[in-house]
Parts: sequence; C-alpha cells; structure tokens
Amino acid sequence: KSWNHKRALISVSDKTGIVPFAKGLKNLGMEILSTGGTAKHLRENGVEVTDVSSVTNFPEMMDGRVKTLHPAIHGGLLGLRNNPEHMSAMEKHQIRPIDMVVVNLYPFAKTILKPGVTPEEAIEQIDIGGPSMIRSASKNHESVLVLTDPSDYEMILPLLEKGPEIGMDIRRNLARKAFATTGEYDRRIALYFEGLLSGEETQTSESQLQETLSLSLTKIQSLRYGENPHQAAALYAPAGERTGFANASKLHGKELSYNNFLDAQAAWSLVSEFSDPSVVIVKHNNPCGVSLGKTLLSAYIQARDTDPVSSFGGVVATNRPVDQETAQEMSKIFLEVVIAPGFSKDALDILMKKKDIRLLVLKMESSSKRGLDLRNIDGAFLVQTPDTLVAPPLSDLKFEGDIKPTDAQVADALFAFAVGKHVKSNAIILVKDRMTIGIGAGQMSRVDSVRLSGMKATRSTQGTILASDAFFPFRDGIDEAAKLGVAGIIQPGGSIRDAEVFQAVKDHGMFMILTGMRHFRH
Ligand code: 93A
Repeated sequence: KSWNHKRALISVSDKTGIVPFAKGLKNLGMEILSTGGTAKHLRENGVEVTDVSSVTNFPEMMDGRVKTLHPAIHGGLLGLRNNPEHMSAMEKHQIRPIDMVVVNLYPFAKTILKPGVTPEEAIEQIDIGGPSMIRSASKNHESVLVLTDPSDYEMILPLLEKGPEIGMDIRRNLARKAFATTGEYDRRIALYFEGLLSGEETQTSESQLQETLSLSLTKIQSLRYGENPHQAAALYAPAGERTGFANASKLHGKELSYNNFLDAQAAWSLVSEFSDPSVVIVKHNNPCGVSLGKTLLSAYIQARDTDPVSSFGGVVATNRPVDQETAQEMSKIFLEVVIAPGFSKDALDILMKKKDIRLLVLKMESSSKRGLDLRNIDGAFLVQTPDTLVAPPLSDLKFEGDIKPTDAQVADALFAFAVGKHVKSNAIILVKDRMTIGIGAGQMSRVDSVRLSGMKATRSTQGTILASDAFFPFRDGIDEAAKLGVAGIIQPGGSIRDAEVFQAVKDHGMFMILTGMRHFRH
C-alpha cells in the first residue's frame, strides 16, 4: 500500500501553493483529477492532470454550476472501503475511489465586500460543488484526506512522503477543520441574506467588529489539568473560522498541557517577529534564549547556548520549517514542544523517534489577523488591542551619548528591543551578534533586572547591547550596565530624570537609542 496510483481531486479558487503541492503528489505517483480553471492552471505549470469531465462523462455545464456533482465523484469519495456492498456497487458502476480532496471555495465573503456588488453577482459566488466534496470527503475521512487550507499543504506533504499511513488524529483534525470551513461559509451566506432582508446589502466593518466581540465559544479539547493538577482546564476557541492555536496540527506526541499552550504562545509570538531564520526557547512563559541565524541550525544552537541549563525541557519555536540538521541538534536534549511552520520528512524521521516531544505545525499569520487580547479579573474582562508594533522606523529613533553605534549595533539593539517586548516586565535583554546573552525577567525593580541579565549570562557581557522594555527611572540601571561592559542601550525614554540617565550614558562612554515606544508585559 502506498500513494502510487491513488487519486487526488484538486479544485481550488485560491491557487496559492497548489503547483508545488500538485507536483509533490505527482512525485508520489498519484493521479490528479481537476476542474476547468484548476486543470488549466496546473497544466500551464507543467503538471499533468485528468479532467473531471472525463471521469463523469459529462461536460462542465451551466456556467460551471454543475462540474463535480456526480456519482462518479461522490461515490468515489463516500464509498466505504471496508464495506463489500459499497465496493461492489463501485465496481458495478465503474466508480474508482478518490483518496484525497483538495478544495477551497468560491470567494463569497470577499465578493460581498466589493462596493456595489449586486445580489446576482453575490449569489453566483455561492459554491455548491466544493462544499459537497469537502463534506463527502470529511464524512469518509478514515479513507479520504481533505485539505481546505493552502497552509496545510506544507504540513501534509512530508507526512505523505514518509509513507502510506496518516494517523487518525491528523485525519480527524482535517475533517474537523473542513466542516468548520463549510459551516462558516454557510453562516456568511446566511448573514448576507439577513442583510438583504433588512435592506443592508454589505456587512460593514463595524458589524464585523461587533461579531468579534460577541464571541460564542466552542470547546476544542479538554486539558488534563490547568496550571496545577488540582485545577480543571480546557481549550476554547471562538466559533467560526479558526486561526492560530485553534488551527494547529499536532504531528506527534501527547496532548499539550495548559502550561505548554501558554509557553508555546509566548515562543510563537516572539519568533513571528523576525524575518531572518530564528529560534526562540521559552521556559515558564519567558524566553531563555533567542537568536537569529544564517541558518535555522545556527539560530537554534545560539538560542540554546544562551542558557543551556534552562533550555532543557524548553518549548521551542522556529520561523522556518525544521530541517534535518536542526532536528538532529534538537534531538540531543529533552524538549517539551517544538512549534514550527512545518517539518521536513527527514526532520520528522528524527524527532518522531522521541516519545516525549510534541510537534506542532502552526500557520505564520500576519499580526493584523490577531484578535483582541482578553484577560479576566474578578467580575470583569479586560480587553485591549494586541501589541503589534516593535519600534518606529529608523528615521524616528533618537540617539544620545557621544558615541555613534555601528549599523550592526543598531540591528542588534532592535533585535534586543523586540525580544524585550516578549519578556515579563521589568525586562532587560543583553544581546551580541544577533543572539541573546542574558535575560533579566519579571523583576519588581529595573536595576535588579539589569543585575539579573548579567548573572544569567554564560558568556562575556563585554560589548553587548542592552534593551529595556520601559524607561529607566534613575541612572542606577545605567551604572549597573556599565559594570557589565555594555556598549549601548536601547529603551523608550520619557522619564522625568532622562537628563540624569543621558549623563550616565556619557559618563560611561556608551550610546543610547530612544524608541519612544514602551512594551510593558504584565
Ligand atoms: O459551481 S459549483 O458549485 N459546482 C460544482 O460542481 C463545483 N465543483 C467544484 N462549484 C464547484 N467547484 C468549485 O470550483 C470549487 O470549490 C473551486 O472553488 C472552484 C474551482 O473551479 P476551477 O477549477 O474551474 O477554477
């Protein structure tokens, strides 16, 4: 049993990533069935496909309204492979099994946001055949893989390359996601009709905001316990389209614990700040090592070596798919969780040998997609927009002191400042050559955080750049930094004693960069 000669039906409106994915399926020996526009697109990009119309023996008709709605398709999706009657019916009617469905739908939601769109135009964008295939495949998910999200292609391909078996957890999660997708799709259509009935043709952004605030929650999973074994806990997500951790795929390992999720969030949101290859290792909700690297491997080694003792048992996030070399290095110590945008087949071969590690694939999403930050206090919720900024553009930074930083030092300073945004206040970060050297987290006085960042350092702090999440209230923090050999400091500024702080910078021959932007994390 292998993927050779198995059949995938690809019918996508959003063609993102479909060509490399289809090529990957072809390399496994799969046959690809496809509808008009998708078939054309794939052929133009050198992928050989079979037209769905040659499987149904019907042309696509009625402006495409009827393309895939046919027993040759739905029988191939729905027939139970271990049911002899189903199999003989398939044989009798010459229906061949379809093993994978890759479908995303006509862009209804996007269409109705276009100014001046008529009901006829909107209605033509109601997909019927797509959701039908998604639902048939999902019902039979034990035998049919269903992919409705282009960001899942990268996750699934290495698993297919590994062999014929795809775990039930993965299959169920894809089916869960597929039903959530068609459910959300129909909900949007119903809302549009509600709008038509009330004479309001398009949804305003205000009503969309209202929708976000009136969260109706669905439970995703129970958790074994909360922060401690005597606390009950579960994971919930807003109903409808799932993003972030509600949309993650666990490829390997036990369920994540409550604390794993918290740490995974801390690691993922920090690593998502960077465009160069980067690795973050988190312990108890604070990063203990963060690095940028030319490769993911070098970033991982540097992040781990910031604080090798704390890295043990850490939660690791990467902003590149984990490759074989990095996986090899990761496998040398015990890690709780690795969160990545993907894992290569070779990386999976190495990491899946470790029973206790959990491997999670998450989609890199733009920070604008993040919902509101929500926390509770007794009797109330605190709601805020998320902290999506790091620092103003270079031209808006201010410089103090008699020394001018080099370009590399400014880059290190901005890296350190971004790390500081994700460390519990009062946060002090020492950085050199794009890696953290010492992190002082969660202290009640800033000067103690400076001392702590030096105490945590396992290598020389001479010539490091220091970042502070908020202003220095006195010059004592600068005097302590000087004792560590710090070359320059980046901080928001804005204390009433700034003059005293700037004088300290001059006294110690440092430079200072002022961002005017604070990143408390309480
Ligand atoms: O008009 S439909 O509801 N009728 C169908 O039978 C059908 N089958 C697939 N729309 C249908 N689709 C949709 O076509 C898919 O969901 C996909 O979004 C789109 C791809 O069309 P093409 O390959 O022609 O670009």
